[in-house]
Amino acid sequence: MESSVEDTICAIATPVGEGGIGIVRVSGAHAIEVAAHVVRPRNRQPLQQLESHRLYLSDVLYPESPLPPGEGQGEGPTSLSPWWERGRVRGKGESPSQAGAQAAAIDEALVVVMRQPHSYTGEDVVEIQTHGGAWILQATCHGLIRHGARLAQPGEFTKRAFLNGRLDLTQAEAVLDTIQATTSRSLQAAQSLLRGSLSKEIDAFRERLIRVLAHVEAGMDFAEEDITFIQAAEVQQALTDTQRAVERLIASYEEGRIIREGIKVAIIGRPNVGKSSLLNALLKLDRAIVSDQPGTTRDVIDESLNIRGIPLRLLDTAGLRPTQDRIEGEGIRRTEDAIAEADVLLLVVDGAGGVTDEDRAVFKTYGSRRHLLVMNKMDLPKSRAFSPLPLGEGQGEGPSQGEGQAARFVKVSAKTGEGLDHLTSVIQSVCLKEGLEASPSVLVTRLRHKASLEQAHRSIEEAMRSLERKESGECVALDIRAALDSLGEITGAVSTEDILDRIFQDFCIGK
Ligand SMILES: Nc1nc2c(ncn2[C@@H]2O[C@H](COP(=O)(O)OP(=O)(O)OP(=O)(O)O)[C@@H](O)[C@H]2O)c(=O)[nH]1
Ligand SMILES: [Mg+2]
Repeated sequence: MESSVEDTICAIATPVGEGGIGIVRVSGAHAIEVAAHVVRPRNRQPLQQLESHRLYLSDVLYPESPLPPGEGQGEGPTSLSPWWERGRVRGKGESPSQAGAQAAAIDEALVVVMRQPHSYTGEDVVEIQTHGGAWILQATCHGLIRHGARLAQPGEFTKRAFLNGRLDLTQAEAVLDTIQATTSRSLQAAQSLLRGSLSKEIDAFRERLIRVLAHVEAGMDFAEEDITFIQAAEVQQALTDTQRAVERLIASYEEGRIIREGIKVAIIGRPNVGKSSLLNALLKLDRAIVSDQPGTTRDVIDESLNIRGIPLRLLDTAGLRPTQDRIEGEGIRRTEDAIAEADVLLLVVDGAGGVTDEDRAVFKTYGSRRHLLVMNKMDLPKSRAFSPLPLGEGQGEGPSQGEGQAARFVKVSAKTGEGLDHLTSVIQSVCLKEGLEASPSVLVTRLRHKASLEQAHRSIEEAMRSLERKESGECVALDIRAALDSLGEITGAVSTEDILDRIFQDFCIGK
């Protein structure tokens, strides 16, 4: 179906499943009119006359007729036996809408009308709070669709909020981040974005560049020395300042990404060193199968943990060794995928078993990645004699040489839990070099923002070079305009259908 911003849209806004309450949301020019067919306030007032932003106890009515199969959301009433036949029988000479007006209720609900522009989308919105059963919610949605609404696309409510100027793009993205936040720190970053912290910075950059552009476009000719020399220096300074600020934001991405997405930690090593035991011990949960048989783990097990506000995504993997076994081989292939996407590797060795050729092979292949060398089984007396030296690894608590890696040696016991707190704090300090306290207030948390900032950086660089080469004002202006566009893409001051599609495709229906 062709979709248009003129359409009145509806969707279930709460998660699918059973819950105390569930909410169906309707938005658009005809939202109130459409909803009036589906809900009937107990005070008998027409929905159109209800006060805005007040809750009214209402009845949700049976939809008058079933929808054709496939129209609506997933498993709906249409997939059950003819439920509408079990409802009520229309009276003689009674029109369907009259029937609707007297129809039996399927549930009672609290209904709120929020008139535009004071709603999330900036349009007329009706929210219907029923009991949170999948069937009730779907029937309510079906009723709305029957009367002219259409099912919302993913993120369409938020997209409308953007199109109606209620949110800018970073704030729309922050809505998603807020919903997906799993720790206090990631929520804090999402809320800061939602309050417009990044947008304010970006807008300030743009204002500065617009002032520079005005200078340049006013016909400055940098080729002529004397008078314009000062102006050229001023422009150069403004560009340099903006460039520095853009660089600072770009530099915050590494930390911002970790706060939003978490640190991905792959636990790797030869079989039987205690990788799965380590995962279980960190989770304080009997999650992965542990046995003294080498080659126990086959699938990658992916679990999350909250460590002092930072999400830690732990990937337990299949033990690495040469194998003829097809299933184990597939497990090792999956391990390699997990390793590829990890931020940091835990190279686990068995303190009691000592260093073997298999350990050396693992170290040789992955030792150049950012990693921690973890000696497990420190509870066993034999582990006291363990030395990581045969791995060719510099040991001790300090970082080793090498680009982007800070290899450290940490002793733990998955069995007794000893050393685990230290391990998690070392993982954090390796990934967040500056430490959280030192983090700047505005963080870039998304690759999209970073990519646009980098593009703007390149354009400003070009403008500065043109200025140095005393090229025409037009050349300089062109690059400044390009930088303005790149920055504008972040907040949506400049946006294309393509950018919007990419952003909102990550949302669910109902957001
Ligand atoms: N004493 C002691 N035994 C441990 C410790 N950690 C693991 N083990 C034992 O080591 C054996 C192997 O543990 P797993 O966690 O299954 O090892 P893994 O590295 O996941 O093995 P694969 O999945 O086969 O690669 C089991 O018998 C565990 O009970 C520890 O800290 N101390
Ligand atoms: Mg295992």
